[in-house]
Amino acid sequence: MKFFVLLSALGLCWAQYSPNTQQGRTSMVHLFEWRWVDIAKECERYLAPNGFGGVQISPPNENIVVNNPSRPWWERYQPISYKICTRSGNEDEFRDMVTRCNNVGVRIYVDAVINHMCGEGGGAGTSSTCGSYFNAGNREFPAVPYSGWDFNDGKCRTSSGGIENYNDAYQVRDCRLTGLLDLALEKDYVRTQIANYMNHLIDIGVAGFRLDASKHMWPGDIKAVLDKLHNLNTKWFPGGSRPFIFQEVIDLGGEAITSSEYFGNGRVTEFKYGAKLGTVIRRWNGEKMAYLKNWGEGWGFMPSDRALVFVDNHDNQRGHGAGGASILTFWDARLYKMAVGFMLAHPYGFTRVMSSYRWPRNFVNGQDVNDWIGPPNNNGVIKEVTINPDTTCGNDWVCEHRWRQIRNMVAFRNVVDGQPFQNWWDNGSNQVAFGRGNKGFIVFNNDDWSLSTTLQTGLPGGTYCDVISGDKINGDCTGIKVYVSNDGKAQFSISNSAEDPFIAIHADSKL
Ligand code: AAO
Repeated sequence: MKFFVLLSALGLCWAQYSPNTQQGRTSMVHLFEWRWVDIAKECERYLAPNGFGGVQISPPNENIVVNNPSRPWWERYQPISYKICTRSGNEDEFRDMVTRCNNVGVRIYVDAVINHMCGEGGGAGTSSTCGSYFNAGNREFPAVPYSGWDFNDGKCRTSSGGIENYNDAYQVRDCRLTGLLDLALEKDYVRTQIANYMNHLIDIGVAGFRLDASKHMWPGDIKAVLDKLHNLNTKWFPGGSRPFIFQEVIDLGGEAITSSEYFGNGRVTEFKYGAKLGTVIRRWNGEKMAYLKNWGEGWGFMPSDRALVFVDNHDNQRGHGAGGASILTFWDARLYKMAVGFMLAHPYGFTRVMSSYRWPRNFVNGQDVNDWIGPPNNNGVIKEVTINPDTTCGNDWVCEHRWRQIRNMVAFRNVVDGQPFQNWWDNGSNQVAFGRGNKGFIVFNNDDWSLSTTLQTGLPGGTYCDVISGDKINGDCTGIKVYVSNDGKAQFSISNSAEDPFIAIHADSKL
């Protein structure tokens, strides 16, 4: 009996907040716009061997086909039905991906677009990724089926029918987000269609969901949907496991809706994290890395065990969503690697690494007029993610997750999992260091002068390989070696002009 109570208490504690990753895997990567066949291969050839916990995939359900502009990435945020049928692949390919990734211990998290269907101006016909008929003007989506009764047109009180004021929670949740037809999630019929879609995916073996546009749904409506969800597939997960839930809520402060309203349902995206970290690493507004000493809740962020954190996402890396100019991306590679390194070394939140594709940016009056451009493609067909001899990706896939510095920090986070944040040091400016118990230590120099100092690492004595400048290969190190004496101290030197002005060592990089 006692045992049972303990188990159910643990179940309650973890439930929808746990990413259901395999033991010792602590991060996910967003493989934005990848095809299912490429993700299946990546799980086997790269993600599993390098300790990635899971993958956030692009929305798998049928979406509208937008031809003007030509096949933008954002057409996938305009559902037409819940058939698994997109440019990333069909249902057979999806099942194969989920099976193969789970078989090597890598989880799949689905980006679930359940707040709305396509835009009000989407027209009528079969311009959809599976050819399903729809009529946006009449609110008809027979492939679900939804009809006019299933939308919030009658409930929204603005004259335009769209969200006009983010300070009015009713508008934000009952009106159309940029014209997207807003589903009436208060209706059990709608909740059931959505739950059927999500249960179909759960039964196939997915481990959880990103709930797109959660701010635009009432927390109670989300809960009603979640209450209908199955437990995870016992082929790969312990009986009674609940799907991991992380809700996309942009709360930078100053609006009617706050992240905390959603904590009961699952984790929530912490958008302050990337916005602030970008500001600090760019040294804007007088910010310094020394101020990161109390990073996390101390900066006014949500509780760590509710947070899903990231340096950039598919929206704010191209000026959509929120965060603004401070957001660091692969376009600012040197600073970006430091930011991602800091995130992965720091205990706050569950971490998501971004993996992008390159597009021809074109700034006109400070705005990227090419922010819509879709993934690398041939006449609309998404290109394969090819792998170069040096392990980087071809065909304009950036594959940040394969950059040595980022891949090795994913491993660092796994090694230091559960260890306390300690041995903080800073120079009062932009040189900082901290450790994670006796398992890992990281040092940054983001000042305009060199760093040279002796620091307490907390690590056992020995020679360690810096996993930023190199790799430990066959017991040797291809990068900088760090000598930790028996009292845990080590001498660090980092030039401000180093390719990557930071050093990280951990228990598994000991030589
Ligand atoms: C496309 C076209 C539209 C067209 C529409 C319908 O671009 O012109 O009207 O189709 O035909 C993506 C694209 C959209 C695209 C859509 C559908 O980004 O451009 O529209 O697919 O194809 C809000 C939401 C948030 C949302 C974000 C983009 O709250 O949920 O907008 N993100 C998700 C996805 C995203 C997707 C959708 C939702 C829709 O990640 O990819 O859209 O499925 C404020 C609010 C935020 C709000 C932003 C942007 O943010 O707080 O809630 O995000 O505005 O509207 C400061 C403030 C900050 C503020 C920010 C920006 O930083 O502090 O709070 O400024 O003003």
